[in-house]
Amino acid sequence: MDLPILSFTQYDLVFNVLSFTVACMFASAAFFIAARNSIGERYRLAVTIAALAVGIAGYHYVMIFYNWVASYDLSGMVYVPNGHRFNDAYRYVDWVLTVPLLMVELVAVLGLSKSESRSLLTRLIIAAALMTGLGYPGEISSDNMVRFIFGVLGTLPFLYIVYVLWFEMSGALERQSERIRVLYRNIRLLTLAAWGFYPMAYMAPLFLTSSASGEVILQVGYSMADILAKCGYGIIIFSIARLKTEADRTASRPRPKGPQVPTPGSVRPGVAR
Ligand SMILES: *C/C=C(C)/C=C/C=C(C)/C=C/C1=C(C)CCCC1(C)C
Repeated sequence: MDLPILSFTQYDLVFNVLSFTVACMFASAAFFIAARNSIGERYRLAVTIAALAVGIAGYHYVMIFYNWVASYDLSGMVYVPNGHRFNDAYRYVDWVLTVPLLMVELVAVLGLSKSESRSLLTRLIIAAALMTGLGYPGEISSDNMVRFIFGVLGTLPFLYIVYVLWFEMSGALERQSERIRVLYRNIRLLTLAAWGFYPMAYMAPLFLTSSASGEVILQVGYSMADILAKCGYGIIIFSIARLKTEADRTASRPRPKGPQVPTPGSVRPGVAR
């Protein structure tokens, strides 16, 4: 899409939102790396991947921010595009890399069997690749009809992902404790709400007569959705991993009341106590 002329406020809003998003991504990466050690080995991978996803996104937001600044010149009281190409591919490359990572986080934290995990992940990752790949030609087109058609095509794999998250994973959840099921319900709602933002922001330029507000809504919408879908999502993943770690520790700890009689098998020969 060609960049429109923007008012001071419109340009500044996008500038500040992009800057805020860079901060959120890197702060989340630092948090997940620091908090990793409090997580049991079984669920640590999920938190490591959460850190990786926000780290990758943080890098891409630095590039988007730089691109935004380079693409406009202040002329009188308005910002005018100076012919530098604003590269939408940073977002799409970011999605191609981070959306599969988000799915891996979820499957890793649930601790499903290998075959269950593999089947779910294969389908989710293929659908995510199709969704992003189909959205891109529409995103870079300045023809609204092309944008609309690819938007609709990209929505089909999107609906499939929602279906898998919503219905297919319910079976796996029956084996989880009540507190974890609540968190899982939250993450499912967050995913639906945040992911629903993307197609809406994508379609916004079709419904607005002003291309300036279309561009602003697009940039702000994608950035807000990314903060929810990566940082917020990662925090819920972290909470699930911590609850599961605690549950595992409680299960393997000797009962606190009564004399501590070693149970058969708890005393390993040759280990000094
Ligand atoms: C961290 C990045 C995430 C979670 C990106 C998610 C992106 C989407 C859910 C994009 C969806 C789109 C459609 C459903 C239709 C076609 C246009 C897209 C690619 C914006």
